[in-house]
Amino acid sequence: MMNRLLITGAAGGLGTVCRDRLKHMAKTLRLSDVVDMPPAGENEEVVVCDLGDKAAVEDLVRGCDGIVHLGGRSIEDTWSVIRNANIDGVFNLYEACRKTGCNRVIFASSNHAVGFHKQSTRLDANALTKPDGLYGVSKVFGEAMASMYYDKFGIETASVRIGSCFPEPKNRRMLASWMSYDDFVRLIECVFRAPKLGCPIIYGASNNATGWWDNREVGFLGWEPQDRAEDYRAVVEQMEEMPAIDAPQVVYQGGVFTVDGIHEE
Ligand code: NAI
Ligand code: 15L
Repeated sequence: MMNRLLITGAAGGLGTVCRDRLKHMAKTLRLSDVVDMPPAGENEEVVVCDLGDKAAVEDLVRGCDGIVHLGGRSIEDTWSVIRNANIDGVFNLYEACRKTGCNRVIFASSNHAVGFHKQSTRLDANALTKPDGLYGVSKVFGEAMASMYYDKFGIETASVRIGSCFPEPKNRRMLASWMSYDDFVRLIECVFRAPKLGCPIIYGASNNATGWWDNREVGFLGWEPQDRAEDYRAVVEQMEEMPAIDAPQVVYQGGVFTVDGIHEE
């Protein structure tokens, strides 16, 4: 068990799940976000902090043995928003790790780092990145920072290219990209349990029948996703009509993100 595990983005969708479900992993959970969160409970610390604030992030990371880095802009936005949260924020986080000796991170990357790959292509960890917007580019940047801080300083990171992590799949595309909360929590447990992690790329999806991703390279983690989007197929197919054959949500892995323009300031 770790002494202190930091969860960034703790007020967000996945952060709220992790706050609730990762209590067993550390004596203390340090929970951080730029917006207010419910007050600290037992064995919790709550720190409001902007990831773009270098000094504040160093203070935030000091004393932590591991980080689940979920904080940042989680969809497409203007460059200034993306840059502050996902570019400067990631730099500040890794610099804080280097200076304070925090050695293991889960980086919430995204399928949008490879969003311009076709759904007919199966990707593994060696696939070329093909970001589908500024947000996707920021996730590629985060993965590159993880790689450099591992090679140079030995800081280990699991970059998880999360598909669609929600209570249930919301549309036909998510029948392939969905990851259940339970499978995400199981993955986090595996990452912190591994004696030697290195710096792997992991695709974050459940055990879906129509998936696009191959996680063979991270078999050593022992992560076996249990849930299946297929169980929701009937409901999803009722909810969403079959899109046209050339619609982005059936052509590209990143779906409609591929047709979102550049968000001007
Ligand atoms: P979310 O948007 O609900 O949570 C992100 C949190 O980060 C928010 O609470 C927000 O206030 C915080 N944040 C934003 N800018 C910040 C800043 N400058 N400083 C500090 N905190 C800041 O997103 P969600 O769904 O919980 O995702 C968590 C992470 O996982 C994000 O990094 C997202 O990009 C990534 N991800 C999530 C997927 C999903 O399906 N939920 C899919 C792929 C990636
Ligand atoms: C993401 O990266 C987003 O954070 C999330 O909100 C979803 O849009 C997800 O990708 C997805 O592609 O479904």
